[in-house]
Amino acid sequence: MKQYTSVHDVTDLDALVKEALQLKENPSQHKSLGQNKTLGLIFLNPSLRTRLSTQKAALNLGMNVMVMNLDKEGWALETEDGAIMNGTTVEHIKEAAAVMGQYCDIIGIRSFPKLQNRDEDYSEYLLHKFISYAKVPIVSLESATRHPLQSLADLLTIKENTPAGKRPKVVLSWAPHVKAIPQCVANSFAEWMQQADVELVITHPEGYDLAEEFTKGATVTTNQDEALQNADYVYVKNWSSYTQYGKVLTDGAGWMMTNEKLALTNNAKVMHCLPVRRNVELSDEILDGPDSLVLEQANNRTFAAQAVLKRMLENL
Ligand code: AN0
Ligand code: CP
Repeated sequence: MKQYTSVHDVTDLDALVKEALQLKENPSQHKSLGQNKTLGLIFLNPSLRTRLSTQKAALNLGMNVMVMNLDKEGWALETEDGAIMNGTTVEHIKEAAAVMGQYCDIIGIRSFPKLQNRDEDYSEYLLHKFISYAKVPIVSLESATRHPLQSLADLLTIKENTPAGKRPKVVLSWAPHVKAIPQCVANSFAEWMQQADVELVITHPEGYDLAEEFTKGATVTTNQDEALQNADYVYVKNWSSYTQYGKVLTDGAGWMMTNEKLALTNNAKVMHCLPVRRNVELSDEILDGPDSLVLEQANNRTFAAQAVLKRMLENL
C-alpha cells in the first residue's frame, strides 16, 4: 500500500479487516517489522484518538514515531503554487513536505476542510500536494473530505458485533451540533459501508444531503423515525451542509439520539467516532448504557492503523 486516503486505496477490504482483527489478538506479533523505520504524524488540527492510536499502532510494529503540531509549532505554511510570499506565510508546502519526507519513511497527516470553498476542499489540494512533495507513503489522519482510519475502525467494530451470516441494517443518523463540522466522517462512513455487506440508510434534515459520490446506492430519507425501524446499528454524527456549503441550517431540535428513539430499532448498538457533545448529539443515557459501542470504536482505531501501517511497511 503506497497511500491510504480512502477506501479506494484498499484492494482487498475483507483481507484488511481480517488482518486488523488478527493484529488485535496479538498486537506485538510483528514487532520487528518497523525496526529503524520512522513514522511522522503531522497535525494541522486537534486530535486525541488519531494521535494516540496511530502512535500506539506504530509502537506495536516497532517503529519510531515523531509528532508535529504543524499548525502551532511549524512555520506558517503556503500552499499556493507560484505565490509571492511577501505576506504572512513563511514556508512553502513544497519544501516543508519534502523535508519531512526525508526524515520519515511514512507520514500521516491531518488537515480538516476550511468549510469556506467547497470546490477547494473537495479537490483535496493539500493532501495531494503533500503526497506529491513528500514522496513517501501517506496515511490520511482525516483530510478535507474523508476519515478512512476511523471508517476502518468502524467497520471492524461492526464485524465484531454482528453474528456471522447476518447482513445488518446500519443507519447513519445526523445529529445536532453547536458548530459547523466537516462532512468527512459521514462521507467516509457512507463510502465504506457501501463496500461492506450491510444495508445502509442515511437520515438527516432537509439541506444536509452529502455529496452523491459517497451516498450513491444508499437509502436517504429525512424521516428519522422511519430510518430507525429495525436498525441494528445507529451511527450518530453531525455534519454541516454540503449543498449550502459549511452552513449550519438548523438547531436540529428533535434529532438528538435518545433511548426513546432507539426503541424503534432492533435493539440497535449506537456508534459515534468521538469527540461527542453529550446531550446535544447523543444522550447521557445511551453513552453510559449498554448499547454504546463508542469505546470499542476508539479501541479499534489502534488496529485499523496497525493493519494499514503494516501493509505500508511491507511495501517500503
Ligand atoms: C471532527 C469531525 O467531525 O470531522 C473530528 C472527528 C474525528 N470533529 C469535530 O470537529 C468535533
Ligand atoms: N475520532 C477521532 O478521529 O478522534 P480525534 O479527532 O480525537 O483524533
